[in-house]
Amino acid sequence: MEEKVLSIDSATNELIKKAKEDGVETIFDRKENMKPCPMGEKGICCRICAMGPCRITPKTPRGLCGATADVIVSRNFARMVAGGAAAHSDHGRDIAHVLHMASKDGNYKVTDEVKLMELAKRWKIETEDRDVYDIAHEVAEFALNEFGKPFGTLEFPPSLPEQREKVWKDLNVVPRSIDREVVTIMHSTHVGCTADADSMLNISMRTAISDGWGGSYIATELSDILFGTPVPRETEANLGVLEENQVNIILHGHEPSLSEMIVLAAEDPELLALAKEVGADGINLAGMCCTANEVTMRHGVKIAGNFAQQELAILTGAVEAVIVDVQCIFPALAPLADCYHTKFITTSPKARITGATHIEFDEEKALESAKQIVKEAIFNFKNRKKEKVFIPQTKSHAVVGYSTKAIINQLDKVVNSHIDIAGTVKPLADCITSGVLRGAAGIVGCNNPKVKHDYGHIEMIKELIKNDVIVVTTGCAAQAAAKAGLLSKDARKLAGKGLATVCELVDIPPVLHMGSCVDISRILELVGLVAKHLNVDISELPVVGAAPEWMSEKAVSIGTYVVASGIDTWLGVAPPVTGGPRVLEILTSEMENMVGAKFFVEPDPVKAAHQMIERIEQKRKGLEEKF
Ligand code: WCC
Ligand code: FE2
Repeated sequence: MEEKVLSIDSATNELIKKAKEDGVETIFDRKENMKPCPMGEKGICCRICAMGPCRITPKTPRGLCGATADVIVSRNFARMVAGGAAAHSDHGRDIAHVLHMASKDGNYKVTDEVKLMELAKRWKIETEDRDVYDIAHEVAEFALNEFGKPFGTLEFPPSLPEQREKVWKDLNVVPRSIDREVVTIMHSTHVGCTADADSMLNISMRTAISDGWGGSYIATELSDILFGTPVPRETEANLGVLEENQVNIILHGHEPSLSEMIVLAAEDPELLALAKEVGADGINLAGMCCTANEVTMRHGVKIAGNFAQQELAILTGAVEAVIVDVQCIFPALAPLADCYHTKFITTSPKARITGATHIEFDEEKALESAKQIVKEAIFNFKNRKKEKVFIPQTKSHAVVGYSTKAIINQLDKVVNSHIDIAGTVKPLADCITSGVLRGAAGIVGCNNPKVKHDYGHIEMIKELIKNDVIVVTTGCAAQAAAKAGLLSKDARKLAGKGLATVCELVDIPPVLHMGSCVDISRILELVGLVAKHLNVDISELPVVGAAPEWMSEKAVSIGTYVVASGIDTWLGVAPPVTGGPRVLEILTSEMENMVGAKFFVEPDPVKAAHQMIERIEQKRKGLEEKF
């Protein structure tokens, strides 16, 4: 029988083969045996109370309480949004706490003072004659208050166009505070509350907006203040970045408060000496999922791979430790690590995993904790079994680190200093209105074994850039792009003429790495600024979004806030809503009348890309009539 090719990435396929030889199981095997529940897939199973679970069938069109398919589907959808918004926002809150403990002599310091002052000004916090850290602490307190303030509404960042705010006001979806919106969903979906799909989706939008323009935005801004706003830097991506003769440490998860300290610890001369003592040439850090994005954006740390490759890193037999904090971590890593010498180290009380070594990361003693964790990895080097090691030779060059500010700086290269002011998005807006760039697409999200690994991301991105659509990317999509060489400046040879020219003039790759999943706030910021510059709403811009291989609740929240922000969004995998005709109608059609954008579901990435281009051209026409 011919082997099924499960990934477009050769390193991944080689290691899937090794898994067979080693007799261990991966997600790709589990996928073979798993038959998804057809009720769950359509969203028509209700487990919200204990009278059921109720399943909607032709014979039982209502649950015991009388809930219809649409009610059940909309409640399930809302709870996915709540789960996703909670995860992103709690990440933001943790970073705010870290900023609150920052001090001149401590482990956590203020790195981007300019950004701190901007935020202080925006939030009307006194800055004159004050110590930077006093200001930082007050900024952190203000941010923390956004999560649970009892009155008023969320403070929106200045990148939000007023037209968009008005749309939200009219729909009554302006969030109050971030936690409150998550709680409202949990309350409204409790048995006996909201039983109206329209209203449920309205509440979902409000919660999702509190994630994108609130919790995630705060996570990004405060991370930049603490650890620096990213600037372009070079790196490499794929499992080939692991080193034969070094202590290999995989950093996996999300919050940069842990990974930043590990980066510091790995540079510690004492620990480097220790690594030599155990016979290694050095300490090699490599990232996975969003932690990879965070540390590569700020330090150029190499990218080991994306979500579907986490087990494969262990399978190389060359990883001394996988260090994780929260989100997107397979529990499967624990039994798998037992088959190799790898130490699987959990660090957060929010994500303990049976079978892992738990070393709790104490932010108060951050560097000390980080050093202890790195030491564990070093001491484990001697346990590596040479005969079990296989590091694929695949890796690609990539340029990462395009924060909004970095993009603006880059664009200043083409500013005509006689008529333009540097430091604005005007050149980008000009490229778009003139048609040199047809438009922009944000390609984000996970891997999902329902899609051939990385295929969805890469085929879509290639098709878009070929057609002069510039791509910005975050999350595991960004890592797919990095591995495929699309974040390299050389990739401009795959771009259409207009895009290739812009890339050459501005000295950028055709696909810009903008960070982690919470950094989709950077994409919102960029499109918001361009819209404001042109004095139009975001929904009028030739801008689209897609998550070709999404799988997490966070992605559902993201998709919802991106659409609510006025950006059409393509999903490569259908969300579990197909059993609710009204829900489906709202998401894929009526939302357009409400917020000027909607969801599209298209599993074929090339077809999806062409639908995206068509929408971009429609929006261009609208813009042309205006300008
Ligand atoms: Ni964001 Fe998706 Fe990766 Fe996890 S790290 S797998 S949510 S894209
Ligand atoms: Fe992520």
